[in-house]
Amino acid sequence: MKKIKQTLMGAALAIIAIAFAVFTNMPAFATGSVTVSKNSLSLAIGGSDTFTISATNAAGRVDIVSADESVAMVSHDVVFLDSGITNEGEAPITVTAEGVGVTTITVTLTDVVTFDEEQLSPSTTYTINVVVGPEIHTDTVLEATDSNILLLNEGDFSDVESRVDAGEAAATISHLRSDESVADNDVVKTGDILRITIGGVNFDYVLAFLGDVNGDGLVNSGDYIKIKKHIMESETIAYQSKTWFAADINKNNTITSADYVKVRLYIMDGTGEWRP
Ligand SMILES: [Ca+2]
Ligand SMILES: [Ca+2]
Repeated sequence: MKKIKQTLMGAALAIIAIAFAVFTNMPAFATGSVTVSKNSLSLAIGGSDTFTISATNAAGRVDIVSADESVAMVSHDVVFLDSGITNEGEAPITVTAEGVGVTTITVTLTDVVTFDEEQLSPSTTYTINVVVGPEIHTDTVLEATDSNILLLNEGDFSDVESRVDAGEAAATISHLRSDESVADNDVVKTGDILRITIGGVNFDYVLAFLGDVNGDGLVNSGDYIKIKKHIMESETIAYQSKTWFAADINKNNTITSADYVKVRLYIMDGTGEWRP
């Protein structure tokens, strides 16, 4: 009899304890949450970007892992949201591009609890897709400019394609016209697009072909007329546009009669070579 009484008392205490627990869990801090600011990142080789892990009414351990560190590195392997890094409950994570390719970063919450110590969830994982773009090996044939424009000094699209370095990544290289239609030959026209697709992400570069000011893929009278109009100020060429790079034959960052003369000599010579 005594034993039964004790058991009943135990049960009653347990019920009171549960009721107390439920009751005390109810007020102000009812729910907590953790958010990750981005689910995808697109980086250039050598570049970096940042995402932020933020906690509202929650604290605990967060592990950050890059699936492929040869593609992308993370600034922190683990953060504790209660102490934070720059301020409480918020952790900025810097992702640095290490190599061309595609990878994922997983953000895993472990033992994250609300401020009243309710477990948020046993383990939650967020995935961030990362794509690191290709490298273009520029030289005297294919030059980089201050803009996102590549200047082809001679040759055709095969000379552009051969300078694309996508590392170990599976990449598709496309030659598009300015309206994004696929080019049906290798002739590069000023305004064409070099598109490198890696992991479903397009990396586009506008091409300028030296001397092709009007964008028809040829260097002829139509081009020196364009240069002349710019000099006469009847139709100006925008500074450092694709047309600008095509028209500045002597590359002195200005378009003058010297460029006009060079185009005339190029046409007269008919050798396909620029006179020095
Ligand atoms: Ca032309
Ligand atoms: Ca010039």
